Amino acid sequence: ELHYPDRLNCGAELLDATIAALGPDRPCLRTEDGEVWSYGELRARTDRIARVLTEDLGVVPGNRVLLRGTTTPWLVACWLAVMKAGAVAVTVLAAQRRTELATMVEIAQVSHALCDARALEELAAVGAAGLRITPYGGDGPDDLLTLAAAQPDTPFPAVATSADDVALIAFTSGTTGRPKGCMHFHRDVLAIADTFSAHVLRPEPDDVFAGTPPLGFTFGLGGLVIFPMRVGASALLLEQPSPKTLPAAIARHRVSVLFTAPTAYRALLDGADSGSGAADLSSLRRCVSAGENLPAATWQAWYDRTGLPLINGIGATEMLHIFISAADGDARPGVTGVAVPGFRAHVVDPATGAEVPDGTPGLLAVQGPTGCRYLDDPRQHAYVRDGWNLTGDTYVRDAEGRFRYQARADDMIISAGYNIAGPEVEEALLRHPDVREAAVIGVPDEQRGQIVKAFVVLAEGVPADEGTVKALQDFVKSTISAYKYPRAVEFREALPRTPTGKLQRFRLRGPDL
Ligand code: 3SK
Repeated sequence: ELHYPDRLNCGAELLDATIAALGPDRPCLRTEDGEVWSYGELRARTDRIARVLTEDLGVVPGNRVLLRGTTTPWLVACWLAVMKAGAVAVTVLAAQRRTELATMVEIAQVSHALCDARALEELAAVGAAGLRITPYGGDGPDDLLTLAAAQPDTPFPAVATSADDVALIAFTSGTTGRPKGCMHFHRDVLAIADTFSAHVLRPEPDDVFAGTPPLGFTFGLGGLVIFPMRVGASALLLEQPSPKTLPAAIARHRVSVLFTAPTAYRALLDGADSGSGAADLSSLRRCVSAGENLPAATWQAWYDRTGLPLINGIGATEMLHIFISAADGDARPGVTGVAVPGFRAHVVDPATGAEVPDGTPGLLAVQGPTGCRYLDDPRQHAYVRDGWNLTGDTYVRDAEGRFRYQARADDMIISAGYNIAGPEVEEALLRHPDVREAAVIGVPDEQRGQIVKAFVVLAEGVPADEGTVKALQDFVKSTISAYKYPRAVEFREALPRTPTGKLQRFRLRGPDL
């Protein structure tokens, strides 16, 4: 059970309380080129920005302030300033374009925006009436940093928000449909640190966090800001992280806690195999994988290469962060884990909502300190039933009580009466050395209802021909039950993904499917 005071400001807790406990001099934010902001420096800059918000821009508690920029210390300072000012941060991705931004501005009723000066054009094009956009990092007189420099260097007293005031509106990356804004309270921000991070990651003040997810994705906000700051650790902020540049950054900055997605772990391994990534990864002690299903083969390959068990986790924007995972001694290939302390999870029959016996696939249902609160969206009723959050994932709980991922509920394929989980076939394909990426969907078929179709990105130099199709089909038949093999295979240069890296299988299904 987590207990927080009624009056709670998560920005003050992460910044002021950490400084009160550990002093202002500890390193907090690091950049690739060696710049380091201490906690004290971050607080001074945050407090000046909070003053600009409240005194120059007229932000009042409850105003929604959109934040748009790449992963830099200034973006973190802006986020903390919005928290301390008692306003609501609407975090978006730098990759999102004007039409997507316009929808989010409308849904979240955004009144102010702080935007990296280099990324102004798309936001300015939204043209929402009443939206006041302030750039940061440029050099104009109205730039946020110019305005901040004119503010006194005195502490900004954080607004005494209620623990249940909304702190954050995070948008689901939208693998389908109109984006949904998920509201999270000040206490939720601390709860994800005090559950997943405290019990599974168990970070220490000397840890250096890094990773690829952007701060507009709550996976990144948690892993790169909230978790390190909760314990006085530091984070290396990479503006354009990629599996190509990550190994050198890990080695140079002695990164110890890494957050990224399964595709990036595979790419890191491929880089190491091809000799280009033979960097020193010895500083790593915790590696978290989330965002999509982690194939057992990827888990094993990472373990063989580094000796580290990947910490697999399932999280959701609706739940803010990870709610099922395994602490490192307990991590196993092919298993997500157990409910993170503070959360409860079970598997239910999609039709009745009743719990199904262990070993039977069903819908994952979760309860915990965080939960889904869509902003003015009737899809809330489908997500939360009887107080349980239905994440849309099909899971099995095994006899040991561990949760094993099957598929997104809408990625189950029914072919000739068999239930086939697309990700299982993807996992089998990914074990083949000629396969870089794979996505599996069901396509209509007169005889079987649906057949399994695989979209495959091949390793360099592998011919995209019938011989390879046959080799992959035979390989799947020899790896998992033969009836699951992909009867259709199409080769692609790349697979469609959301800006946060999730596979968009619906785009492979096409408009008719
Ligand atoms: O959406 C996800 O997959 C996710 C994973 C981990 C933490 C947070 C999120 C939103």
